[in-house]
Amino acid sequence: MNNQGKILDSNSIKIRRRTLLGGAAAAAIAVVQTTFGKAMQKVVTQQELGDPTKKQGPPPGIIGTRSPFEKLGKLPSDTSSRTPLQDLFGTITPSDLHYERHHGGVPLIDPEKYELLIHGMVRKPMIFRLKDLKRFPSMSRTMFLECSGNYRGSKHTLSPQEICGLTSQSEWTGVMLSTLFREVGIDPKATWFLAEGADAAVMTRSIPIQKGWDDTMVAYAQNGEAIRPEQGYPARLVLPGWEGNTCVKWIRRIEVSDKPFMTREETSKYTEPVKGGKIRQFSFVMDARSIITYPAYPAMVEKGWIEIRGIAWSGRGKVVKVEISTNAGKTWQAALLQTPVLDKAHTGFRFLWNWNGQTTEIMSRAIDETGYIQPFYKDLLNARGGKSGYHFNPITKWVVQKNGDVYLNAESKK
Ligand SMILES: Nc1nc2c(c(=O)[nH]1)N[C@H]1C(S)=C(S)[C@@H](COP(=O)(O)O)O[C@H]1N2
Ligand SMILES: [Mo]
Repeated sequence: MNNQGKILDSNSIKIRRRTLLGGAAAAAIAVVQTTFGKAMQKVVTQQELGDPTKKQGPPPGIIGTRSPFEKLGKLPSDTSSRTPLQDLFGTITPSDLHYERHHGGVPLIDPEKYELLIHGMVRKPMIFRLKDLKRFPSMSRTMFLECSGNYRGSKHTLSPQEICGLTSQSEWTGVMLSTLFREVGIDPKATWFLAEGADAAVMTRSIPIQKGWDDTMVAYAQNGEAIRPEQGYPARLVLPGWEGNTCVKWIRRIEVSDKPFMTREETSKYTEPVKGGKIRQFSFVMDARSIITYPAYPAMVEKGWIEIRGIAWSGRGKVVKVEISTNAGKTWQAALLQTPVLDKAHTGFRFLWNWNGQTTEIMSRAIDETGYIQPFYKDLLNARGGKSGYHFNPITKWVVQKNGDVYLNAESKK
């Protein structure tokens, strides 16, 4: 690993050696498949590689590969993997780094056998094959997908991936659900629909019919190619700005109704205890959030100019402002937003900071077009009573220490 450390050290962004995980690096090398990738499996040090101008490289393959020198953050758990936000640039998440959350594993579905049934309070129940879905007018939209359980904050040594890596952004392509609604003829008295997945969890969620009419997409493509099995191949729902759990993958059935179905995912799970012994249910929309992804643990910094970078997003619309504090929240200044700023999408921000080398705390807060301001941890806790981790979007505070180490100000027990 020493060599990898050296190569990364030569970049302006320094990475601590101890965070270069043997496991993650080995995994990165194990998955490469092209001719280039196969060649790269054997040679992973610059010394072994030799002078690249003196030797013909391997020919092209069917699919490209990622440089084995690029690390891919932490290894996944049994039920989820997280996007390594601190290692990425721009706002599109490479498809193979999209976070994954499965309740019953990843089913493999033959696209020739795939069927989507829409029935219930409709004039004409219908079954759509994948090729039927693809014949309808298509739509592409770049937006984020985020799990409502996207929060951790209990240790100083957490990276953006670990704190909130259950959010990813893709350009999704598919057919609008409203198009299919018109085909089947929705009963005007219908108020909800059930979305059901074809995985071992048979994931089901009740969704207000209006969201179906507004902007719900039955997506079959992601970032220019067919959706990956992990993301719901061959088709899934994408509900812009709404919690990931409603975006049912491997979608096989939609039942139109005049009441919610009260499934497990909206009664025992995905509900939040709030103050006064009450439970918040059907909390669909993802609140505005931001995180500084550089400098952030495990990066190290040097005195002088630092470009603070990060992403901000809101399930309620566009991010209109991101404010940065470099003095522990005493004063705030506006960051530059990367245009175009898209609706319900990760938005890049940056802020030039001349660090004087003294220990301080840096943080960002997102403000969306509804005027919502991302809250401090203590305010969220006060409002919610702290019994639930769902929809927890506090300001992330990074402590920048004199020696250049960056640590999370871990305010939470979760
Ligand atoms: N059929 C089905 N759909 C599902 C899930 C699932 O387990 N089964 N997980 C949900 C949850 S909790 C989230 S956060 C998102 C995750 O989508 P991703 O794995 O593509 O990131 O899918 C949702 N849709
Ligand atoms: Mo989720």
